[in-house]
Amino acid sequence: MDYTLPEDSLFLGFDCSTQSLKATVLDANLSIIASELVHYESELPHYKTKDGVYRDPSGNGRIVSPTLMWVEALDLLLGKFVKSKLDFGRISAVSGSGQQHGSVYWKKGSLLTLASLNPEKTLREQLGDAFSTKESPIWMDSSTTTQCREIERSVGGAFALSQLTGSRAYERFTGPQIRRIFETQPEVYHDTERISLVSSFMASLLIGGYASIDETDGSGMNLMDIRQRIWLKGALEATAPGLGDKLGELAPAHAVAGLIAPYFVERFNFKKSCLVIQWSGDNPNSLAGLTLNTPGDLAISLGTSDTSTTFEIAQVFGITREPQPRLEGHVLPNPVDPNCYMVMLVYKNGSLTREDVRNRCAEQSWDIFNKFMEETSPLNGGKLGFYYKEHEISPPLPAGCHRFVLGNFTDDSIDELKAHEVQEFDAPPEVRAIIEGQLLSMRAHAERFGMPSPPKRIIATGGASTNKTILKAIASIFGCAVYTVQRPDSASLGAALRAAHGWLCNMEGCFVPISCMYENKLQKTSLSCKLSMPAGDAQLFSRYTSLMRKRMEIEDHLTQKFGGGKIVI
Ligand code: XUL
Repeated sequence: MDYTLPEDSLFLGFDCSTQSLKATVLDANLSIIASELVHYESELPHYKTKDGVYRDPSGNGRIVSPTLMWVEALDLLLGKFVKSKLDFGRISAVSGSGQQHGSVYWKKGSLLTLASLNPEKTLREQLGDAFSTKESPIWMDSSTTTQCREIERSVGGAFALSQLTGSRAYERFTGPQIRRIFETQPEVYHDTERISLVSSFMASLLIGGYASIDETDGSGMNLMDIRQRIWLKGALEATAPGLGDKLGELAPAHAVAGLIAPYFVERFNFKKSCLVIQWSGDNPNSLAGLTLNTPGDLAISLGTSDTSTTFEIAQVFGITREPQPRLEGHVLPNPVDPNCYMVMLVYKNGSLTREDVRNRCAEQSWDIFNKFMEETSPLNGGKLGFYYKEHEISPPLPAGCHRFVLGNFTDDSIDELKAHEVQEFDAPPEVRAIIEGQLLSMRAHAERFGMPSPPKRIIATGGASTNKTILKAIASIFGCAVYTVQRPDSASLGAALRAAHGWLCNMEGCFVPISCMYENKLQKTSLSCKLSMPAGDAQLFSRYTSLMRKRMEIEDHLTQKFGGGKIVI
């Protein structure tokens, strides 16, 4: 069935990220018709942030952002749309993305302020006193290791917490952050009537009331039962007293948070019927923005992630029906399908680490790097490399390089071979080793999460997704076709798509699969995926399977030997 969006309607998606507030506007054909951006550091210099954040100079890992800066960014961004003559009256629905895990503390009595905003004044002028702390802890904060261990202990250990909530306790997750505030600033905690995530905070501004936390972003808190999608009593109790009351209800991502507040109708001429669809996290919305919607689909970001530009992170997203949380990685509800889950693996060593090898071995040239890839054969003659410029998350290993060679390597039987460590490789195999190493690791970790092997298809994004030699390696190692997409900002685009999707679900009075909204539309827009590399050879894929197992044996060994350090991302 083809679900049509009203011809004249527009859908607005925001992305309140670490360094900027962005927005993308789609028309009813899902074509991008406008976009705007407010860069915090340069356009709101009076907050004196660096890259949108304050880093505690004492080196305790505390990293926060001024909450009011996000409010003022919204004033500014809407002002930019006024200047560019966006017709607010055509917007049928709005949604947004928030940097995940960040939290906002609304002071007692603020609901009243929020519900009676004066359209003659800016939001900033009216909300300066609405927060019990002016500083929101954000995802880059790593000051809560003690709280993480306390919470894990209270619910039966790291694995038990992961099984229940989709992730073990991480320093940046909201539960440990709330606990730290409760322990170190009890007066702030007690003076707080509502705790929002960045996503539900921005939605609250738009509806003039407290918006629910959506089930998808809610799973980045270490507080939600991912299967039942309710707050987990034991985790709430392990975090801070009376927390459930301060968090409010959860809501599915496609639900309506509320109608746009009269403030925006009067000040910007939004129509009264404009819906605010639940905001969600930037990563879930990126998944939506990549139009990843079928179980078995996998997306690989091959560049500085556009949700995390402050330092590099490579990510793998997948969709699965059965959540199988582990000690590494994260399982979240899927923002566009309440019957499915999203798997997220986060790597700290991606394109910058590849660049390092290029600079060392390929005269700083991608052409030479690619030539070395072409000159070497798949499986690299049994040479396996582990390259960590930064402390890695998946697997948890400190910075360093490890190189191994499988003895008597022939193409047919890998399983029986023994690996021995070497100090270096020649330049061409070193180049292949980093590419194959990163991809084999992504494949292995995705499979451990229950992702099918081979995946149905891979969508590759980010800088290196234009590199054909890398795409060829992906197609061979993962054994499936590789598609590429061009996305200026997948998180705000995903939010705009979710605004349209939420509008449709509300219209139909039930959940509508997002694929119905895409029917016959994506091909006509810049959102369609392009087949860039057909699936690799089946026999080669199965040899890579054996090589991957070998690699994982070595990786497990390395993790036992060097792992166990602090994992803070
Ligand atoms: C995900 C994470 C980051 C932030 C960036 O867990 O911490 O990707 O969402 O905004």
